[in-house]
Amino acid sequence: MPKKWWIYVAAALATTLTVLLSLTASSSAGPRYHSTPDAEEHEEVVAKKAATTGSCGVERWSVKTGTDADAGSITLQSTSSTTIASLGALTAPSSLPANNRVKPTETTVFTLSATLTQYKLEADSDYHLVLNDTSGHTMIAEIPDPACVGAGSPLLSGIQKARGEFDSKYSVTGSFQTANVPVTVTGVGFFDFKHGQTGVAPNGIELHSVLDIRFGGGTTGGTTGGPTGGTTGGTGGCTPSQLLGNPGFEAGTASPWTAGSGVVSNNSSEPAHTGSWDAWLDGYGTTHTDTLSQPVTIPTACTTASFTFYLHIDSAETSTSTAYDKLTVQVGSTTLATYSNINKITGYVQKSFNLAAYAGQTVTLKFTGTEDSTLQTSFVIDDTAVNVS
Ligand SMILES: [Ca+2]
Ligand SMILES: [Ca+2]
Repeated sequence: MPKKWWIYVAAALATTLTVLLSLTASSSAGPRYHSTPDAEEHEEVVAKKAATTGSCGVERWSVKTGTDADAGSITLQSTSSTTIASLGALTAPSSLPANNRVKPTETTVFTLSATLTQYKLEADSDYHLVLNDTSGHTMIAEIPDPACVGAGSPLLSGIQKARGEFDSKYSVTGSFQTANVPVTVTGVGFFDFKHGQTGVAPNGIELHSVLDIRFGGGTTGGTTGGPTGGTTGGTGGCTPSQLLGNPGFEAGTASPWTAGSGVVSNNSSEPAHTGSWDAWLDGYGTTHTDTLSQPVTIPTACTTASFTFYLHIDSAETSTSTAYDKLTVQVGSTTLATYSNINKITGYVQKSFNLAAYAGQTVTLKFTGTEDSTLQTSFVIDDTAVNVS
């Protein structure tokens, strides 16, 4: 050891400290800020020649566009009706995984009605939409450029559809334009990092990617109304209507539903969503199966057909991971959704399914509730509808 050994020690310590400081500095700066950031998003982009701006995004891009490790878990076969206020009240996760989804929000397809107030093409080729409700809440919805979406994404066809729907109404540029138009937007829940985006919700929740956007006050009315509508009857016409009989069970009997004994009920221990009657499947706490079904014919000429119902689930089961008692929703032999004791929830939630693919067919909508040998689960259904247009 030389006499001035402490000089070497000090030099070594200084080097170590410098390395540590630079590591700390680079990790706290994070990867989100790029040398040529988007003025709005301040996000990193990568070059992609086919994209609208010549660039696509980077940050959580696989989650935004459906090529992440959890993309297969997105419940694309159903949508949950919600509001900007409800989504904005969700607790923001403490961390946002780069290639995985925050469940259940980021594996759920939501639909909500709002007012489109601003829109803009971002540097990452997204259409950035600002949605408002009447109480002053705002949130963001994003329609990516299909050129920035991996071919294997289950969201690609919906993104293409939404992008086309938006392009058919607006010319989007790199500057914010204002609007004041009622819209119904369907898209996957997504928590974004907050970095000053215009319209961002308090918890960073977005619909990202948007899979469908409808303009106008009603969900579908705009395409069939108007002064010239009367001349377009005959072949090709679809009369907008609701097709299910006894949709809220207020007849006090099942018909035209086929229902198990005791299913159609006005028992006050499972109150109706509206009126006094509902369909109460199971709730016995013993091995039991209840069914409820009704055939429906979707007219060939109708291009939209949505099957909706309100569902309440209560259960004496306490497991948060094992589905002991289940409700299956089917169209024909195709399962639209399965719910269970895990999904128990106070009050009713509206569920929505797209039946447009069944135009020209008569299909049976069927609910099947099965209970195991103990601990009751009640699946309560009310205010069903099949709306076509
Ligand atoms: Ca009812
Ligand atoms: Ca049970």
